[in-house]
Amino acid sequence: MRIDVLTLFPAAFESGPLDVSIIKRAREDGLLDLQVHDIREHATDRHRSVDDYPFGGGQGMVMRVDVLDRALQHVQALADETAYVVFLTPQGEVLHDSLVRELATHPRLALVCGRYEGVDQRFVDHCVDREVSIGDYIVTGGELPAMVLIDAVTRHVPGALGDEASPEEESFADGLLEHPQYTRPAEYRGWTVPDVLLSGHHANIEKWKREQRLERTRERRPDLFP
Ligand code: 4GX
Repeated sequence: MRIDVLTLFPAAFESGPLDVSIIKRAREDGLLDLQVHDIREHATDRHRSVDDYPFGGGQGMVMRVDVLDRALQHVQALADETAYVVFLTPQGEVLHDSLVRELATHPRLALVCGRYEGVDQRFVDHCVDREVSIGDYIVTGGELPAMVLIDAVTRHVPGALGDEASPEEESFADGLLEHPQYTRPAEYRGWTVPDVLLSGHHANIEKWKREQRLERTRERRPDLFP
């Protein structure tokens, strides 16, 4: 899969979470081709401005439609496949497992990261396929949300998790939270491990894990409870 990122802060994508572990390996193995582009390179005026005051007044600045459109056209022309364009914004639909899986089916994504108070609505109306939010809280720019989306989507690219692991076995594939986990030592400062896990009785262990998952989901995430 190819992902192009459009941002005013390309440095945010250098030597970060996308350069370690599973995502690093996916990139090295050619499963993820991540390309980051600086929106400011498409500013044309003397001051290379990418934003301006909002029509009608109001707080803060708005990203310009012309600069964003030129940046996106430039990026779209870099490959044969047309990218499915995602704009990260608190106004978008909230990212969840089913949307991650859907986005992972696209051969190419373009992620637009906003800064300032927002972007000109004409860019959203004419150039964006999907508005996505990573949750109901405000972060400073779309860069962290884009990284969250890239990480979550890449895990669904076939081969990215290695030979054994499957995204189907992870939490949310079946809508339940995970059971608690323990490892050696079996006792530490008097803190013990549930007896059943040390019993070697596999049927009881599986029953316990299932119960723990149901109980946790009911207590912590009643919205997910089946
Ligand atoms: N999930 N933000 C984008 C700038 C902005 C403001 C208004 C468009 C309209 C966020 C989130 C998020 C903060 C990123 C505002 N862009 N993005 N930024 N939560 O909080 O995606």
